[in-house]
Amino acid sequence: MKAQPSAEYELYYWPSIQGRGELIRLAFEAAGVAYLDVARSPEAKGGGAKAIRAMLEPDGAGEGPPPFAPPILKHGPLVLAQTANILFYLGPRLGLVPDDEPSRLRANQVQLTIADFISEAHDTHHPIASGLYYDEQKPESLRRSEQFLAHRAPKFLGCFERVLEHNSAAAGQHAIGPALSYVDLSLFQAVSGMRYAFPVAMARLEKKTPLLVALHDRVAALPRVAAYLGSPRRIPFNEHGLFRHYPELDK
Ligand SMILES: N[C@@H](CCC(=O)N[C@@H](CS)C(=O)NCC(=O)O)C(=O)O
Repeated sequence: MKAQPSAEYELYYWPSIQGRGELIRLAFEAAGVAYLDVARSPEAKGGGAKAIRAMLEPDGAGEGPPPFAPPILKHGPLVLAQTANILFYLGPRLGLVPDDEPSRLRANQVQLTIADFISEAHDTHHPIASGLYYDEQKPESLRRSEQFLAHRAPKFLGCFERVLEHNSAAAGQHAIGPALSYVDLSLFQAVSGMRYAFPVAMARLEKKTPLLVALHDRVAALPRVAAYLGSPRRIPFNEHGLFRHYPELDK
């Protein structure tokens, strides 16, 4: 769904990376619901990073608590941060989670596990500090990546595979309930990011997660998602985001 200047939902996220904001963008795009990707508009029109910084000010979120970091969602007077929390709110409104409370809580559980996973994926290139350049923490990145790819990535991906296996309501085709949910979209993004960052390791790891790979492919082929992925709205992966490709880390 094309971002529209008059959309009721406003997303505040860094304009040049997919990052965590992509999990929110994918939900809007897959649902076909208009949203304004605020920081991608010019600063002169109220966009740019300046709009995000304004949200982080003590009173930037209105009555709500000041957010720590983007992504931030504004919907009318409501301002929300934390990716999983935003998706918990959007899920029912976008038709991307089942109606019942147990399913919503389970979706949140898996979403929080995805959040842990992508944080660890990020830490492979920034194991010491986000404020230092990759080149300033390269030996540590090499060690961290080796551990991540040998132990943590297989453990997380294996968990996601079991989530799919366990969901008898969808015969392994969806993470939660019988239909597409925001969790499926985030799992798609996790696989895409890992393929970009660690193509060599992923070729190996994917062999043990056939349901996750099949889910990735099905999500990519959904008409609205496919249209989004082929559009300029999908920011290409790059070496500023969460998933970065440094060949020396990919063993
Ligand atoms: N747990 C938060 C993490 C938010 C976060 O780390 N956002 C990043 C961009 S993806 C950021 O701008 N961080 C700034 C900082 O940590 O100082 C979430 O899932 O939304």
